[in-house]
Amino acid sequence: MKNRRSQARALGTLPENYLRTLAYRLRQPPRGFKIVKSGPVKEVIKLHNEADWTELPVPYHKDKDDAPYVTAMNIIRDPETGFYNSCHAGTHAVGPRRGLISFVTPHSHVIMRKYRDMGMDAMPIAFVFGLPPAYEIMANFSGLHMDAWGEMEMVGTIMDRDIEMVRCETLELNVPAEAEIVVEARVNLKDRFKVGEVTSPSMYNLPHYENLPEVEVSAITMRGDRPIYRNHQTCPDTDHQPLPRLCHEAVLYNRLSELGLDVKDVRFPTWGAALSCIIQFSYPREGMVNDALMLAMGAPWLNTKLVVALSPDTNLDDPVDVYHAIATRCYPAVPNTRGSPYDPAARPLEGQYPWRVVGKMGIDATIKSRHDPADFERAWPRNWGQVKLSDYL
Ligand SMILES: [Mn+2]
Repeated sequence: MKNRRSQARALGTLPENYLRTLAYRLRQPPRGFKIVKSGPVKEVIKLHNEADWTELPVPYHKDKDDAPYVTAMNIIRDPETGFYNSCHAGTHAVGPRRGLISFVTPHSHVIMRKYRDMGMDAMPIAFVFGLPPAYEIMANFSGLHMDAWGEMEMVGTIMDRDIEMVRCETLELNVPAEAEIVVEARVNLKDRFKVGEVTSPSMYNLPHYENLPEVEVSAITMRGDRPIYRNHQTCPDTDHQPLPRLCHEAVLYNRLSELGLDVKDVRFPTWGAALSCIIQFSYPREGMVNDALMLAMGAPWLNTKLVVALSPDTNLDDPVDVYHAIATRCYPAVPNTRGSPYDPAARPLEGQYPWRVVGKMGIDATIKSRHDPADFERAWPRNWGQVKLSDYL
């Protein structure tokens, strides 16, 4: 899912229309899903003591990991609204039927509290491996939605087709019928366990520890013919960096468009350590770029530490071209803001573990509308990139 070509395929559109399409579909009402009686994910069913998720090829992600680490999408159901909330909560598979789950998104915590307030001591959860990628794009949505829909109700909306869900074997929960593998479990809502060395998208061992709830596996269902185990490896330039930020890009696309900008792209590049965002647009007059930069820096998430505004002529797939624009088009700008717990340069807040504060930068590396636009035209050697040396040998 790391490039626009595969992201566009997930939505059934062309790369040049991808971001606009996702941004538009996220503004549409939820399509919901169809409940079906069975599906490919039910071809093999292992219940209770037969279910052992350490038999799945769950990898270790880095040297300091104590246990294999599951990165699958998970589904939980809001007991109040009935909506299906989804995210990817990294889970240490510490035993055949035991895991320690790291919910980093606030909605999972809100929903867990609802179950607790209803007097429950466990919450149903399903881990879902191997799906059409639009499920994973949508599962990573974050924003105001809990009173209107859950992420699963929107998967069909962003794919522009119906999706089918099938009943779990051991839980009051539905899961995607076309999944490769589903692990059914319950989250223990009472106890917490200390786990060390988090696998962060910025490629640091941060935060150093978490206090996590445990999950108890009750069933595994899967496809019969060599089911695919889907993993998001936490190393540079894989799905782990872009995937959680694709809906962020679409949300920012909508907000920047509301400012009156002609937005070409919004990108959290894989090489930006999940802390940096590029906004690319053309604008009618001076003053709009700084508002766009502040809009992005003031985003709800903690990954807009470094924001760079670029003009449409810069190639976002080429870090060299992006850096060139910064060096040549920037006219040097904001300290002490909310930091990411994954950023080692951010200052840890005493008594507020794992929260940190950090300075932010908004870099206006666009063509300046107040100058002669011809000053910013890139000078390339004639026929640059079109000459084949072998033609001259
Ligand atoms: Mn949510």
